[in-house]
Order: sequence, then structure tokens, then C-alpha cells
Amino acid sequence: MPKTPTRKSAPAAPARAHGERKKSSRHLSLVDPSDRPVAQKIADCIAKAKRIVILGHERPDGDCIGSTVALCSILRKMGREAFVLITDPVPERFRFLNGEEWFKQIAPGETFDADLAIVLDTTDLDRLGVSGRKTFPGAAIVNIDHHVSNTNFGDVNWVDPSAAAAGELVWRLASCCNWKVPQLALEGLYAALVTDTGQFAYSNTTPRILRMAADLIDAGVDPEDTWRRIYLNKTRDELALEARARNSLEVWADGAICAISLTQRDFADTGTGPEDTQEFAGIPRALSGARLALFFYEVEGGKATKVSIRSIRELDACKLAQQFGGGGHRQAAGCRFDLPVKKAIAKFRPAAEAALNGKGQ
Ligand SMILES: [Mn+2]
Repeated sequence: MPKTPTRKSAPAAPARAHGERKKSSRHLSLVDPSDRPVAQKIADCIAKAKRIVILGHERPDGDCIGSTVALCSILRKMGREAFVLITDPVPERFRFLNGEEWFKQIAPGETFDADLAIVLDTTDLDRLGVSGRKTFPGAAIVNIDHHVSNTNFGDVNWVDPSAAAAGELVWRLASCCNWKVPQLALEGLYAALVTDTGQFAYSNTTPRILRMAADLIDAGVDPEDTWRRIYLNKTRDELALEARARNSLEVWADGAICAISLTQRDFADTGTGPEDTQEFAGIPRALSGARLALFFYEVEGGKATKVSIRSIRELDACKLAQQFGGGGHRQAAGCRFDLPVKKAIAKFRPAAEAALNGKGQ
């Protein structure tokens, strides 16, 4: 008979009154001495700057919003003039991070006056969604990222693919520099972790990240509340879009590749948009035996198609994406075609099938 681990039921924790915070462990177990040289360089850049702008990638996700809000609120707590620059609106489910007064919406071509730009969670300046380098002329660039395909575009670069999220790097930076982390920043960092690890499920769910999550909860983050706001906050339209996505399912290569797709029509009929699809890459991934999971969706009124790629450990999704000018992580990557969805699929499919056999890898 298999041994069943005995589990003592813990006494129920006393309910914590809303707003009551434990502040015991804001300075944490995560100070890594090898982070010190780069953390010092970044702190020097921040100390010299008068006006700081923080940016993340286009189509912002939980890590992007969470880590930029967190860093902005940390810098503001230090009395610095800092803003988060965005082109795409903050998705509804991340608005509880309520840093909106610091968000500056900026149109492509517009410039912003700052002497330091800190870019988080972004592989290259083309992914900013703004007009890249021209957006902040004259500003020095600090590049903090965890994507393996990062192009080291900054004057100071901290690219650590072993980090689960850009939020982890912000936390390690704050820990190294002994900065105070306000409540909003704690919540932003937790949102960054929970989203980029797939709710602590993906291969980037390291002991370090779980310790960090524990520190954040210790410091006052309510995990259930955060999870509800992010994941249980869908509209009927979004669920209708999800039904369409599930209906579109195709299986190729004897079940090794599972793909879903959405057209402009699907978005128009359900009153939704590509920003409502952030978890959809997980749908084809759930098929038993799928080694590559693909999600194709039309953007820009159907003129272009984006592809989200998820892979098992043995396959390199990033290399597959790079064949089409994209990038990302080993098991989660993406690319884009200037084609409607059907044509994009026709172009991408042979490369996906070849990748199964280790070609182009
Ligand atoms: Mn990220």
C-alpha cells in the first residue's frame, strides 16, 4: 500500500482584519550577493536621474504591469519623479494595481522628456509599442529582463533568464539596495509572479520564486484576493470568445501539435479584442500528448497575425519563434506575421512540424 503522508490539520489562522499588515519580513531571504554589482550600477543611474520613465512591452501582461507599477511606486516612495509609459491600455483585470495616476498614455511618434528610461520585461526596443529609442531622446537606458532572447539594448543590462519574472528582478534589486517596498508594489510583484509562472505551475516555479511569494504574503499580500481579481474577473463576452477559441481547435502531426485560432470576426462578433486572450495559449496546451501548443490570432483589423507558442521542455519554442523574427522563453514564445490568420498558419505550420523533429532547433 502506498504510504499516505500524514497531514496534521493546522489550527485555523485568525482572520486578519482588512488593511492590517504584517511588516516583519520586507527585507528578505532573497539578497543574492552576485546581484550586487549590477544592482549598484542601476542604483547609481537612478540616483543621477531627475526624471525617470519606466516602460514595459506592448500588450502588457501581469508581469509587465506588476513589475513597472512596483518599480514606479518604490521610486516614488524614495521621492523620485517617475512615470510608467504605456501605449496599450492597462487590461481591466490589472487595474486594481491602481497606479493609473502615474501611467502616461503615449501615442507612437510622441516623445517623453526623461533622463533615464528603465525598460522591464522587454526583449528589444521594437517590442515597446512606442517608437522605441526615439520616444525618450537623450535618456540613458537600463534594461532589466528575464527573456533569453533579450538583445542587451541598454546602457546597463540586467538580463537573467533564470528569473521567473521581471518582477523577481525588481524584488532582488529592491532587496539588494535595501529599498522600502510599498503595499502597491508588493501586490504588483505578486501579480507578476502568479501570472508569469502560470499560477505557480510552469517550469520557472523555482524554490526561490516560492520563497519570494511567501515573503510577499508575509508582508501583506492577500493571495486569494489577488487571484480573484486576476482570474475570476471575466465578462460574458470574454467567455464567449473563449468558447470560439476552443471550437477552433486543430490537431496536427498525429496529435503532437495542437492549435487554436481567432479571426478579427471572432473579436468583432463578441465585442472583444486581442487583449482579452492572455491565457488562451493554455487551451491547446491541455491536450494530452501535445508537444507544441499554438495560438494564432488576428490583430490590426485582420492584416496581421500573432502566434503564441508553448512547448514541452524538450522543444525550444524561442528558436521556433526566432525563425520568424519573434522570441521569448524556451517554453513560451511568440512571433508575428503581416498576414491574415489562414495564411499565417500555412506559413508557420511546416516550421512547427520540423521543430518536432529537432529541425531549426
Ligand atoms: Mn515576464
